[in-house]
Amino acid sequence: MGFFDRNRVEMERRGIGLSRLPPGQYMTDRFPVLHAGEVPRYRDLNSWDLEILGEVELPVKLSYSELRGVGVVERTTDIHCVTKWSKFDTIWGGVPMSRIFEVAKPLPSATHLIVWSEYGFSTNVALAEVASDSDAMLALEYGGKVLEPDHGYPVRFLMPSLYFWKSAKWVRRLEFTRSDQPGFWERNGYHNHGNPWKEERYS
Ligand SMILES: Nc1nc2c(c(=O)[nH]1)N[C@H]1C(S)=C(S)[C@@H](COP(=O)(O)O)O[C@H]1N2
Ligand SMILES: [Mo]
Repeated sequence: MGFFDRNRVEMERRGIGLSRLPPGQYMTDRFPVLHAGEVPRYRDLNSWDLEILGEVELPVKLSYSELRGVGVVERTTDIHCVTKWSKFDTIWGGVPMSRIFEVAKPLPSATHLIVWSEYGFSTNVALAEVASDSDAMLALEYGGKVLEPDHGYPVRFLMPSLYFWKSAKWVRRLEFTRSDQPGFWERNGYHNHGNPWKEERYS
């Protein structure tokens, strides 16, 4: 029996239904760290802010505590990385994207959300899809603790219905746009959409 078969047996032993594993993936307990470039280090968050702009009624800049004040919820969800690992029942704390929409009020002209991180990294998602993923959030916590620097401290985007590269770490800006705008990985060989159930890995 090969690695993938043994892995599926282990999933069943743990009572994790195989229907939760997208095609071509395997379960892992580890939390690999993957990104291009440096991990930003913040002495404190005094000069940190999150900017929400573009096709919105109410552009706003939020401090870390203002963002937290929008309302933090906890969600348990599965995440799927294009490098083939999936991690089940991961626990995240953060501000749901539905709350962000209530704060900034996207205009009818807004079709896409471009999530911008430190150092010019970005990723693109269709607004309607963000709205339909009830686990989509700006995550502040993982496993009940403040995010580790490697995993996106202070704030990462989380959209578990798409491959994990869309879950941008170290987010600083949410830009609502009237057209699509492929981001860093999307311009570098990854699929523009990235649905793990359709194996939209590479373009
Ligand atoms: N800012 C930023 N966010 C990023 C990336 C990146 O290069 N820069 N890489 C993405 C990729 S390819 C993956 S698989 C996940 C990995 O998240 P993790 O290190 O928390 O597992 O982060 C995503 N978010
Ligand atoms: Mo990735």
